[in-house]
Amino acid sequence: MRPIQRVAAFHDLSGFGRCALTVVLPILSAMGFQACPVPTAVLSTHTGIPGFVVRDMSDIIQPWLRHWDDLGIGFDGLYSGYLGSPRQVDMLIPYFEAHQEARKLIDPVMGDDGALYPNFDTTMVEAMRRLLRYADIITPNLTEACLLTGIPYHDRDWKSADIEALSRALAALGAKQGAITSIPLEDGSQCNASYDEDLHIHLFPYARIDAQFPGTGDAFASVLIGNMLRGLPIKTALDTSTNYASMLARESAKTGAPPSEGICLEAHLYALMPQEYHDPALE
Ligand code: PXL
Repeated sequence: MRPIQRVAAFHDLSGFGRCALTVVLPILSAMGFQACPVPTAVLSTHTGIPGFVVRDMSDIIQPWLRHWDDLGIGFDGLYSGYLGSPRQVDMLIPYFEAHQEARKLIDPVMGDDGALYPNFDTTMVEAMRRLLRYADIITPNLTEACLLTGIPYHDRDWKSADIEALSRALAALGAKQGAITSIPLEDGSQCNASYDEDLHIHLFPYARIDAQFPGTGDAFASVLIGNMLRGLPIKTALDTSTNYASMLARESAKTGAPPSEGICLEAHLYALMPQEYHDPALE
């Protein structure tokens, strides 16, 4: 094993509004991993802020990955999120196939609140469907799970039978293990729900807040892959990443910052650090 585990992170770089790489990289670094970014697109802000400008980075992905392979760079984790184009998915697939040694988390970032993000259409949904089978675990939010499976989205009262049907449909697409995030339940509470290869469903409840901060899902998935690479049992990994992401959302709301500025993680990175990084002189 490498002295410091290494994770390749396939996400966009949004210049303003913390999400994607500006959330993924600090979290992985704080957790003690070497994070190696592959910027899939570069944007002035996330897509929730009107007027954003965007450049798709698809043209550089293949030479980028070829260079890494020429150098013999191996990874303990491969972690993908927001991708620049459907074409990019087909560039990632051979890389994911070739890197058998790595644990793989695929977050099929495409939309929220029942709709696709502005610059995506159904070709991205079809492309993401092709990618899922390469994951050890997928982390769609409820909207993405519905888009992927064709099951209609509704924004309240999800019952355990509905969650089971959604999990079964995701598993049928080849995603052997998953965690579906931001599911509103009948009692007004909210949860993340995991399924495994035997389709055992487990709910991870958390307190619902009114505001939605971009980057919350990225924080959840980043802590999750970090926890998996730390060797935590999957239930513990899901539990602590759910609690961390929901704490970040609550703390972000407390700051009074507009949600468009993204998840406020700066004050909470310290909590992710391995114990040996803590310097008693600074505490
Ligand atoms: O956090 C998800 C995300 C990632 N990347 C971009 C986004 C969003 C959510 O809005 O716009 C560009």
